[in-house]
Amino acid sequence: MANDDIHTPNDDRPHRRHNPLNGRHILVSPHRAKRPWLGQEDIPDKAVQPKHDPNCYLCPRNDRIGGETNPDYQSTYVFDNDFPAILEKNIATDKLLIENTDNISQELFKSQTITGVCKVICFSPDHSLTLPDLSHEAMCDVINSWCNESIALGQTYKWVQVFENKGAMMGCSNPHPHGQIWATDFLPDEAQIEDEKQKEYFKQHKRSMLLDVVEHEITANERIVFCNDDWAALVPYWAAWPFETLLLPRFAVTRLPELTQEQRQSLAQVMQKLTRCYDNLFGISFPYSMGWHGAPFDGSNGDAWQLHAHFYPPLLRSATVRKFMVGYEMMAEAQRDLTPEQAAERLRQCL
Ligand code: H2U
Ligand code: ZN
Repeated sequence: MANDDIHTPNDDRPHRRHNPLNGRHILVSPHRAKRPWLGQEDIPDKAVQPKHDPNCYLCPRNDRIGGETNPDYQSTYVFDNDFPAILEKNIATDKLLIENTDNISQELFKSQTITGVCKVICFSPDHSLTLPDLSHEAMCDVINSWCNESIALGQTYKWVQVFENKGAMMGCSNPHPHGQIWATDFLPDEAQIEDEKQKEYFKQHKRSMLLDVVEHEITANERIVFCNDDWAALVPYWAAWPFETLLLPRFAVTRLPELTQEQRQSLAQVMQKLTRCYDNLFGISFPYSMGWHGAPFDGSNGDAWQLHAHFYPPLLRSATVRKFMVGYEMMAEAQRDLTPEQAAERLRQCL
């Protein structure tokens, strides 16, 4: 950074903030927040869903496109994606992709053979619900499924990515409450960079970066949306998306399956409170992509790591006006007008 000032919440000078988890920067332009909007407005997704939709491939007892029939499941239900992006058994692709074997070609056109599995997790048999509507027990079932799948897939794969893509605006193909789990024998880029950054920090400070972040954020109390004894939901200092949040444990934990039953129960409360808060913000079922990051299953104790969840919602100023990551964002770096402090304040008003 050109100048290492810390910008205070009421400061409306343009500035850049640094994301220590991935090393990227975010340009903050608070003085622009009041500019008029004449761009695209999306149609809000307000359709009321039936409890069972005969045409839904995720509802109990219905046929999937892949030919299987879903069982009459009563809580969460996990199945292998019928259209997996990654294959469990794969053949080496290096010869297939690159015929040229001179040194320059090998350096410039690299590929690697990868294996993995893709699973779909139905959060509930009830087609009409979303995470904030689930009972506490059903939310605990979802969390237990995330933990159990992570531990099982972590036996074979280095990285287990648990995520939910919610809402048509995020490209989600079906309103039935569901998420996905992709496990791979390689560390994807986001995981790799967080791994490096947390290890660097741990080496220097002998503490995990995100444990320091949560403690400092609770003391500063400028970007906290809410906390309970175990968890804090906050808008990170370096948030790129307008209402992006980070869900952080207030205790040291490296991977999802290590959470105790009590910590899972308190997580269930926090997940529901945060997703309800999002729904209240613009009075709609709030679209987002969320996912969990924890230490890789690479045989290490993962002591540099702190488990956390990212929520990346696309909406900016109403149910119909979204933030586009285009132009300067694509060519240079992410930019925002609404400050993370203002976003946290808006979210707190929706609790
Ligand atoms: P979305 O979260 O993007 O809506 O994805 C739903 C997934 O469900 C998607 O990855 C899978 C798609 O491949 N699917 C099946 O596995 N079986 C089906 O019968 C339809 C969709
Ligand atoms: Zn359904």
